[in-house]
Amino acid sequence: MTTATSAFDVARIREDFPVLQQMVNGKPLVYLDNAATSQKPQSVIDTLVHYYTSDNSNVHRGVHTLSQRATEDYDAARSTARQFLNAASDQEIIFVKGTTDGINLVAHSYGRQHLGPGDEIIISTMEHHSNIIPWQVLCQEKGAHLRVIPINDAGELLIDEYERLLTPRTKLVSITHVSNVLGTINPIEQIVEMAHSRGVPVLVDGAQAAPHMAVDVQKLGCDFYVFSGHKVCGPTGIGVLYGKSDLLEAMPPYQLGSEMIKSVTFERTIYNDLPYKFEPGTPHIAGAIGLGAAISYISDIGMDRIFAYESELLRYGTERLSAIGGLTLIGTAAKKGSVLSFVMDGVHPHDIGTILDAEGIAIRTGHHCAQPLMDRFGVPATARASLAFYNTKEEIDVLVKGIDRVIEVFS
Ligand code: 7TS
Repeated sequence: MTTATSAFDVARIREDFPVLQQMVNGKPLVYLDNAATSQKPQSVIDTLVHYYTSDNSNVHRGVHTLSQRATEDYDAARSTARQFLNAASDQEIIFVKGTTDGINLVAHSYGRQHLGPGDEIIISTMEHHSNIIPWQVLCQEKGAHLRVIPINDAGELLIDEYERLLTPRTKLVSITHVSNVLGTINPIEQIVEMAHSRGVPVLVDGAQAAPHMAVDVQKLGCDFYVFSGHKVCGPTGIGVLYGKSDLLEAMPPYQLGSEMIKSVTFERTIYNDLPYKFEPGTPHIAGAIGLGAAISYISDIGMDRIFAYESELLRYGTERLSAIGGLTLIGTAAKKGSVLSFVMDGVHPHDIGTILDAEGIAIRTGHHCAQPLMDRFGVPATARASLAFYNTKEEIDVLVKGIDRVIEVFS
């Protein structure tokens, strides 16, 4: 039995990730681009291979044995995702392509149904484009308006400003749990409480939270929660949209065809029950089953232990990077996930990334699909090292050495 404080055997964990055991440009790979996508443990790879080797079949359509096996595993993955989020029922778990797809589903279905001229949707300055554009376009279509919660220089939401933005015109709040650039962990319970006291539902973009901390949608109280499989050690092309069942029941389907129906005549169609109403067409069966394996893997390690370990890595990384002259950290919130975004005097982030790559270090550089946030900080781009539970302090030391090399090249 593991607890949040029991020793975290990172060397043992790293053995589960074959991709980490390689040299890149003659140096041991140091993978610090986890906010873009996470690496996959052998158990997830094996699950995918097993599915395609032994069980490959379509779900819900066949009486035959393979179809039954595939269906059982697909349904089991949904239950695993339900437990992971502590949702009340499997019906509240919709398999989608990922976070972007999940937000688009809510915008097209709930948004189109509920938004009218003059209405408002609240987002924040630190949103990923995936949590901006669907609402922007919906507002344009409906004659509604997007309102944006400002942030302070540390990258924290200004809650008083949020309070002011909540008005009788507000129809939805859509906010990230954790910023992919700043690492800021937003006070979701408080945000939800303030919205709900005015009857406003809340969607939470959990893309950068679900991989790093325990998420309990009932405790958070949010109405929708979305995350991507590929960021929680699962496959690409699969993700989860959680929605409260009464909201999902009342929403029209987003896409139409096959599994989302009960019966069809040329005159009319009766839609299927939840969650199938929102899963038209043959789903990403292998992806969902692989996601189930990924959630089991990280849950076995323990989300609280992952959070505690990564917090210590973040503390160490912050201390080391802060000590480097000419380097400025972007995102210094008191409550922060394991993201280190930075800029360096006289060096373009792209050059930082290129020099680090030559040292075997993978980071991301650019605007991170958060251009309005870049504008807020007055930078065109940042370099970003994003940490996962399989990273080590030694790897942060390698990063610091790599940054020393960048300084050398540009001095
Ligand atoms: N929301 C947040 C907060 C994200 O960080 C991302 C992806 C998305 C939504 C979109 O997720 P997707 O799985 O649908 O693509 N963020 C990043 C990133 O920071 N670097 O690459 C992808």
